[in-house]
Amino acid sequence: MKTVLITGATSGIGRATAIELAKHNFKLILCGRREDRLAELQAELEHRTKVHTLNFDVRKKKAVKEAIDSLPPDFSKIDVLINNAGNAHGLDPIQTGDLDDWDAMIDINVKGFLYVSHAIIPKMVEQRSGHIINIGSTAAKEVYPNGNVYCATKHAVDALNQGMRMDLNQFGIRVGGIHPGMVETEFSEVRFKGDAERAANVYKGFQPLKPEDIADIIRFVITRPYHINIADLVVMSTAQASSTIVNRII
Ligand code: NDP
Ligand code: 8X3
Repeated sequence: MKTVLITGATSGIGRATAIELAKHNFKLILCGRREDRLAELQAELEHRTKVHTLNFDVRKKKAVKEAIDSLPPDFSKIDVLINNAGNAHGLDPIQTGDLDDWDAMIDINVKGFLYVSHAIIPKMVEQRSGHIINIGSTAAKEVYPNGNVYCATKHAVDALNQGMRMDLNQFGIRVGGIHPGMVETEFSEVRFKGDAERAANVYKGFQPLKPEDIADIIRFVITRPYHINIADLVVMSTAQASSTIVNRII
């Protein structure tokens, strides 16, 4: 039974992935800051599979390392890392951007992503096996107005996905990026700091992706035979053609 560590498992894509993988015989390590949600999800999934939770903020490098090092023997061999934790904070033109928003996105989406990777990759190298799924975004592939810093952090994820694949190639470790378009999760509520109406408007007038759609694709990607590595995948709702072109019927 393979062990999968999912960051950002308390909500959205990460949570849906945990639920999907629990149905398919994976052992799960679920990570996030909201401990109550981790406990709830663990209780929901434990009748299907073995679940361990790790409660840490990806921005705190010591906490990340300590959490990963604290894994009990039954969970310490990580076969699949799903680097999913991340968010957008704000949607402002560059000239009026908020430095705290910029710090949050760079600290979580890039530095936190790296802290988790740094704690886990050496173990995969030692075991000469592993599979890393990096969740980027269509914002990793193109820039949209007011998306400046969020897009930059996701472009960094795209670059790191390629870099990891090159550096880890000699160890037989698979690395692939999955880049969703608009998925209806808590993402926009976080971006707009709890403004639920503004967040709901993002998904109005068309059928966006559901977190379960991405979870299904992640399950597909990590269950391919070993000689297949899905290196990069961009996934949009049918109504979306690019970050700025969405066929809304209002
Ligand atoms: P959600 O807001 O629903 O989930 C974000 C997850 O990230 C939560 O579980 C949250 O957990 C975790 N997280 C955020 N900050 C931290 C932190 N500092 N430390 C630890 N965990 C953290 O959004 P999505 O599910 O949509 O987003 C998941 C990923 O998908 C992100 O990387 C996002 O950029 C990407 N994405 C999303 C798209 C969308 O349209 N929704 C499209 C393309 C990509 P907690 O708060 O409990 O710590
Ligand atoms: C999330 C999708 O279009 O809001 O990465 O940037 S978008």
